[in-house]
Amino acid sequence: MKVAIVMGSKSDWGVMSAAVETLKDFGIENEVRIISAHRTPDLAADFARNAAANGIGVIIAGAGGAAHLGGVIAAMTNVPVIGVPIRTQTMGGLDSLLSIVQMPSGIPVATMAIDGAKNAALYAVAILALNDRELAAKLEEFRRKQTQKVLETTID
Ligand code: RP5
Repeated sequence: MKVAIVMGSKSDWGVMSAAVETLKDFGIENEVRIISAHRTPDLAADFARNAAANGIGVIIAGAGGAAHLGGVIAAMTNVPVIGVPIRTQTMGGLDSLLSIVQMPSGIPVATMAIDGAKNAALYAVAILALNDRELAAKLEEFRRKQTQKVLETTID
């Protein structure tokens, strides 16, 4: 299964590219789309409704401001959606964060930290790893190396 990375604007790419890099590190097929819930609502609906049929196992949605992209997509698919709130100039991304994390009951969007694209990818990996032993082993190895790196860090 592949992971879709969608973002409301090309201006989100500087943040969201970290998710793509991480997915590539794990050898996960991905597709990147610019889809806006308010500027391209028909495209958002079409994408969400066909996501499962198109082999998408997890959707990562990055958006800033009134960041309803993840919620709108989640409303139209049962594929799990992970939201990445993009930092904004006006409110530092708090607006984005609250727009994503405060989903009303019934339609969840797993919410990462502001600009947390890398963690979104790692969360997607963890979801896919539930049914993929090879991927689970890669995630285990990633964590082992991460731990090792910290243990070997010295302050000179
Ligand atoms: C949102 O509006 C996008 O996700 C982006 O974070 C924000 C600003 O978009 P641009 O005005 O830079 O296109 O839809």
